[in-house]
Amino acid sequence: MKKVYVGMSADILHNGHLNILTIAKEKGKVIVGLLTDDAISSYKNPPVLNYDERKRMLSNISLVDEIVEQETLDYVSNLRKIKPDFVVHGNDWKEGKQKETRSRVISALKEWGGELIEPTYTPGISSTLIKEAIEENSRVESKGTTPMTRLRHLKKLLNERDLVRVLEAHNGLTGLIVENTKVDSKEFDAIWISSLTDSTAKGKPDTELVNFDSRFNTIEQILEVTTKPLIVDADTGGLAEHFRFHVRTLERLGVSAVIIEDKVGPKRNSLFGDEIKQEQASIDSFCEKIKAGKSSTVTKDFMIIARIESLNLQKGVDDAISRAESYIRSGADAIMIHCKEKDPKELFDFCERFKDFSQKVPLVAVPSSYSQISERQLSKIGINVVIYANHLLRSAYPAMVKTAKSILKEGKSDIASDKYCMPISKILRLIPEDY
Ligand code: SPV
Ligand code: MG
Repeated sequence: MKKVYVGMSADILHNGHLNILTIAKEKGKVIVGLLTDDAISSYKNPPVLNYDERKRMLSNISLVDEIVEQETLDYVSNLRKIKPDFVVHGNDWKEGKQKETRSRVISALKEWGGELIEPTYTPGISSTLIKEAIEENSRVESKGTTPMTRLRHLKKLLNERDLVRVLEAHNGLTGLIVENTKVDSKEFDAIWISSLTDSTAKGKPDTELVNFDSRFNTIEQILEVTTKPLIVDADTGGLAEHFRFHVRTLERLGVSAVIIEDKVGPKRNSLFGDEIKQEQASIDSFCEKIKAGKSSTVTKDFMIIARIESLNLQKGVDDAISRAESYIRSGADAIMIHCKEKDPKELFDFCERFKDFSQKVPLVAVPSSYSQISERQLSKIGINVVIYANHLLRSAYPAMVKTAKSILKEGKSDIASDKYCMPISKILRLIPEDY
């Protein structure tokens, strides 16, 4: 009977393992080289279950005939002892940390004419994904999170969903509205920290006057009471030398993404368009800023999103497309294509041409002016993230002014209280006293 060697950690057993073992079993006697705890720790986090526990689980699987210790990530000493006819391993190890291990297996097998079989890696299942799902369940159950779990969650949503839906918040209370509002099974996936609403809520213009330290203050308030991912508007990102530091801080806090726009200061809100003078950054200088940000990230999950202002500054779709290409080449993890027109024809043209890009990243849109276009339509043209950028503050302000005017007009507050305000009994209980 032919001998088939399968090296594995088998820490959290799943479908992918069974697929590999089934293929191995079809070839002959299955010998599992079970990695020791030290061998696993040499290239990734230590296993959740120890060697004896993992061995006991595996030995009760009928697809496994024998288990031997594999004391290193490297297979070669076990392979030379056993001289198997086949080694079976998922094709995922062609890239990453096990690439070198793979080429040593191939060389060793050549010594006695053995063969490497590499079934296609089972998509959507791995111990890492299972661990992340467990973390996510505990987030939902405990209504709490950690910076790392929150940070990673945006990329996970982008992988799983056709469309990620984001709403603006500018303080703890509005953060809670984004966190908790549900209609049927629909809810918002993430929170947008808008420069416009953060500045306006602080009574300041949206001109980068509210600096990073002040923005961090708002971010902290929101992080404190929510668990959903945060996407932060960092205006132009400031100087490249400073942007690197801001990326570090945002990532440490557990923010998932930062968006910087390709303008030079003093920045004015995009929705003004060319009503006031605004200057776009040169492609080269903006690419340098993206690279500076990318070089200071710690995780692979934190996203730097490049925002293109060409359509607002009458530079046309060609300019937007060539900027998108350059920004992606410089490491941008996603592109936000801004458009302040009620009829976003150019945005549609951009999306059509973006479909032909060989190097693709997610596309972000902000339907503030073209609010008649639905999420479904945007998703159809290739938009992956829709940000409702200012709606909570825009709806709150007129309501508050109406109340203020009513009190002045009446010289008392009963009409305002009855008609425009929530009952005192409700506001007292709006924020629970316990988790
Ligand atoms: C913001 O919300 O601050 C934005 C989006 O940057 S926009 O106001 O449309 O420019
Ligand atoms: Mg802004």
